[in-house]
Amino acid sequence: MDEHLKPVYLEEKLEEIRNVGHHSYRSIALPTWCPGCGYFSMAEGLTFALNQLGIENKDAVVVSGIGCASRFPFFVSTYGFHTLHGRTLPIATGVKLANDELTVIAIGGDGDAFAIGGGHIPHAARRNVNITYLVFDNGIYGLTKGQTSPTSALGFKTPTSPYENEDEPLHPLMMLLSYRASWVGQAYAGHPHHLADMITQAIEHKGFSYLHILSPCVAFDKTNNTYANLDVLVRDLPENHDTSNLMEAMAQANPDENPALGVFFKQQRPTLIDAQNAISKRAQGMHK
Ligand SMILES: Cc1ncc(C[n+]2csc(CCOP(=O)(O)OP(=O)(O)O)c2C)c(N)n1
Ligand code: SF4
Ligand SMILES: [Mg+2]
Repeated sequence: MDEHLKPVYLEEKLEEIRNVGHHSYRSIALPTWCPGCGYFSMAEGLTFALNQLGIENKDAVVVSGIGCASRFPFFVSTYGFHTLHGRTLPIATGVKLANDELTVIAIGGDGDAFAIGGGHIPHAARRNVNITYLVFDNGIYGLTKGQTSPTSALGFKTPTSPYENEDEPLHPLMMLLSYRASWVGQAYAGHPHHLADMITQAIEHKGFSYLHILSPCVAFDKTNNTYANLDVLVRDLPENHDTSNLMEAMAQANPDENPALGVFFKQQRPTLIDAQNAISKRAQGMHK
């Protein structure tokens, strides 16, 4: 029979698509996010990056906390660990220390990262744990139905700030730069191709890479971090931006400026495992 006259069976076709390229990193579980949520860009972006870098499913581990963003390990066919609220980084650090061959990607929302989990970030960053941390910032607690988060803007009205939010928001990029993260970048869920490229660069970096992703919660935020607002606010970093200059990176991360997309800062220095191996060698020498 002519090739083009052969019947096409949907199940077989789906199976074929599932096993090719970036689709081969998706699990059979379909994302449970609300239609239009910025997090769909994470599913596309991360699977694209893993495929681009030729990382096999068995060699990748996705670790998350609790929240809508943290649902992610269910939707990929890598190894995964859906941990406790705010405890993503200690678990991700443990996975990396146990097996340095693995590509470890930690994922969470702004609440998971900067409220309950905020105490872990400086230490993973300053120790230069060789993992990638993707924080999807919608400026709200999405999973628990729209309360104020540490990155919510002043004046934002939510069920926990019915008059208005009076708390100054944190500025994650400035924090991560001062925590000594060795790679710091920002992307936007509304620019999915750029996001995929930034995730690829973050994973390629040897050391602690932090990618901040502006991502609308379409269900509970109708006024602040919407696609309509972010589309006009975001800008590219200047072409001549010097990614080795910490002070220049800080200036670009200034919250009084419109949010810039791109790599703010990168630096090569020994990772936690490099430092431990060096100490181990010195200690062995002393005992000889
Ligand atoms: C120890 C603990 N405290 C509080 C909660 C309730 N809780 C679940 S998710 C969440 C915040 C989620 O916000 P975020 O991390 O920004 O993720 P998003 O849902 O916006 O993606 C909170 C407070 C919890 N699950 N565990
Ligand atoms: S509640 Fe918000 S953050 Fe959660 S899936 Fe829906 S749109 Fe996304
Ligand atoms: Mg959130």
